Amino acid sequence: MTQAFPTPAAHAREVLAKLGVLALPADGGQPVRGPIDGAILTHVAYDDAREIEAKVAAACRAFEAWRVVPAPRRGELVRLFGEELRAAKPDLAALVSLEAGKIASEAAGEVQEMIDICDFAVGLSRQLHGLTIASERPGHAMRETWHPLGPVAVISAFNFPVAVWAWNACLALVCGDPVIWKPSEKTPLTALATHAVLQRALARFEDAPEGLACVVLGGRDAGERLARDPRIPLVSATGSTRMGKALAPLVAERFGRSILELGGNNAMIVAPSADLSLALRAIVFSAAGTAGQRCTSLRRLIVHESLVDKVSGAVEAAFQRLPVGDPRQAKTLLGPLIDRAAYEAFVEAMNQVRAEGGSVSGGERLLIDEHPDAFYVRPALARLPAPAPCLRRETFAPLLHVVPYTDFDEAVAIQNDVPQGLSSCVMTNDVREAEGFLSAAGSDCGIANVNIGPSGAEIGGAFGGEKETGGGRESGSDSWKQYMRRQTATVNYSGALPLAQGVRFDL
Ligand code: UN1
Repeated sequence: MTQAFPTPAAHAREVLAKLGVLALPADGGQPVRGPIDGAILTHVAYDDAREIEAKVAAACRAFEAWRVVPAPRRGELVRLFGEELRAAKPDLAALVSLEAGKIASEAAGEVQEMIDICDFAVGLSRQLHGLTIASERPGHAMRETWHPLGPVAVISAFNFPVAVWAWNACLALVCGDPVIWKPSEKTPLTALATHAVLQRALARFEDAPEGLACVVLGGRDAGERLARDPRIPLVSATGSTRMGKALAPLVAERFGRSILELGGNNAMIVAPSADLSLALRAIVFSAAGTAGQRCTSLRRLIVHESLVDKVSGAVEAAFQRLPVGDPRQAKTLLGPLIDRAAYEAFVEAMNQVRAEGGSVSGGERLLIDEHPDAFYVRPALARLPAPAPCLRRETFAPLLHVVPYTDFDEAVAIQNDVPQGLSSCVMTNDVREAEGFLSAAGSDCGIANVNIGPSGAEIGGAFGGEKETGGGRESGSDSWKQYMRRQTATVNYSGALPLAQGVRFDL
C-alpha cells in the first residue's frame, strides 16, 4: 500500500521542528537539496572564518575542563545522549531518508548504529585501561597511561551522515576530547538535528563545558581550515580517496594525526560450494542497498566459472524486481542517488565497462516524469569476460561488475588487485577456502567476511581498510586509543639512580 507523505520540503520542516532545529535562515543561505525530488529542503548558513575560529577556540577551552572530568562521568554524558537518540530515532531516521535518500529501514539502522556506539562508549568509559610494565631497574615501576588528546575534528560524508560522526564523537567524548564536526555539504540538516539532540543530553548532564561539541558548516575550505589547525591534534575524515589525498598532507605537515576512511572497491568471491540462495541475498543487499552508496557496497563479484551464468542471471532478475522509489515508502528497497553528479558518474562508469569489452544490463534512469530533478536508477550488472581497468575504480552507485575465475588463488589475486582495501568476502562451505581467504596470504582488506556480504558491519569491530582506503580504524575494538595520547611513566621509589641498559655515569 502506498502511503501519502508531505513533499520532502514540508516533511523536512516538520521533522526539523520536532527535533529542535528552529533557527534556519528562510532563504539567502546555502540551499540544501533533497534527493527524493531534487527540490530545495531548506537553507543553512555557512560558518565564516571568524565563526570557525570562535568554535575551535571554544573547543580548546572546553578541553581544559573536560580532560579532568573522570572518564566514567564523561561516559554519563554519552549514556544520556544514547537515551535522547532512542527518543529521537523515528524523527532523525526520517530526516536521514529526506536528506540522504536512504530507505526507512536503513535510515533507522543508521540511527541504531549511533545508539549502539553510545552503549559501547559508555562501557569503554570505565575501561580506558593502561598497562603496568616490568622495569629492569630495582625499585622502579613503569606504567603506560592513556590521557585525553585534545579537540578532534570529524569530517563526515553524505552517505552515513550521522552514524560515522557518532563512531568518532562518542569515543572522543569518553576519551576526554571535544568534537568539532564538519558534515558533508550535502547533509547539513542531519548534523544540525543530531547536534540539537546532543544539546538535550548536555542540558541534562548540567556541567559540561561550553563548546564541547560544535558543528561547522561549510565547503572544502572549512575542512581544510580544520585540517591545517595545529590546535586540533586529530582529524578523522570519511569520504573519497581524492578528498583524503588533499586533506592528509595538510594534517601531516603539522604532525597532526589523522584517521582516514576513504574509497572502497569491495568484492565477493562466490565459490563452487557456496549456498547460492544465501549468496544472492547478500549480493543484492550489498550491491543495491543504499543505492550502492556505502563505502562497503559490493562492487565486484568474482564467481567460479561453473556458476557465473547462473549467478549473473539470478542477480539480474533480482535487480529487475527491486522496488525503486520514494525511500519513505515501506515497500521501497532502492531510493534515489544523492544527486545529478552521482548519476553522471554511474553513466560514465557503465560506458567505461562497454568500452573495455563488457556488457551491461539494467542501469536505466527511472521515475523521470514524476521526479525530473531526482535520480532514481535500476541497479546495473556489468559482465566482463576477464578483469579490466574498470574493475579498479570505485563508482558510488549500484553498479556491480562480474568476472569469472578458475581457481581459488586466482580469485583472491583478482580480489586484491585494486588500489582500495576496505571490505571483502567469500561465499564458500569449504573450510580451506574460508581460512585461506582470512589468512595472511588471503584478502588484503581491513574487513574480510565469510558467508556474509561486505557491507553492514557491526560497531564492535574496528572499521576501516588498507591502501587507498587510508589505513584508519574507527568504531569498535581498540580504535579508542587514537583519541588519546599514550604516556609512559617510570617512577623510581628506591634511593639509588641505576641507569637502564647498565650504563654507568658516575659523577
Ligand atoms: C560507510 O559507508 O562509510 O558497514 C560506513 C557498513 C556500515 C557503515 C558504512 N555499518 O556498511
